[in-house]
Amino acid sequence: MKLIMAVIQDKDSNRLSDALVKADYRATKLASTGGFLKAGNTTFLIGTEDENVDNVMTIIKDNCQSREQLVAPISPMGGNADSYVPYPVEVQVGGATVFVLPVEQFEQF
Ligand code: 2BA
Ligand code: 2BA
Repeated sequence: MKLIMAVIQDKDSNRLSDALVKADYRATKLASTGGFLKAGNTTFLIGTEDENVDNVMTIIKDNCQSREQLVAPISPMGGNADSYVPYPVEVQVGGATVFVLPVEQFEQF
């Protein structure tokens, strides 16, 4: 068994949950925050058998898209003026960042 952890954009989260339910995969959604943008994103935990991993990956790929996001300049007011970026910076936020971990034990009580 594997645990698939997928960090995706909030905008894709409902689409992905619907697709997973439709394909009969179980999942848990966690509200998370990106360390860089400090904006909300969604982390999916999907526990599934090894042979389903490729199919789940395909579902994630098909339902999550990469987007450009502008990082607003952070005001130096009350902050550190040395790190002030006076213009918005565009970053490419990926459709999904996915980790696949081995599951040692799985129980449901
Ligand atoms: P939920 O996804 O909200 O599911 C609540 C209950 O609905 C499940 O209870 C199960 O009885 C049923 N259910 C879920 N998905 C289904 C499906 N595709 N078809 C038919 N019935 C379905 P539990 O199995 O006790 O799960 C309780 C909660 O534990 C789940 O809440 C989910 O958040 C998490 N979970 C369960 N299995 C998981 C897994 N393999 N990976 C990740 N999270 C899991
Ligand atoms: P954030 O940390 O908010 O990062 C959003 C996007 O900003 C990243 O997109 C990347 O393009 C850029 N970025 C992140 N850190 C950077 C840095 N130190 N310098 C320059 N640009 C940087 P993605 O790579 O697609 O990541 C999207 C989200 O996935 C991340 O949100 C984070 O929550 C998660 N993530 C990505 N890689 C991870 C990792 N290795 N471990 C844990 N979470 C990760």
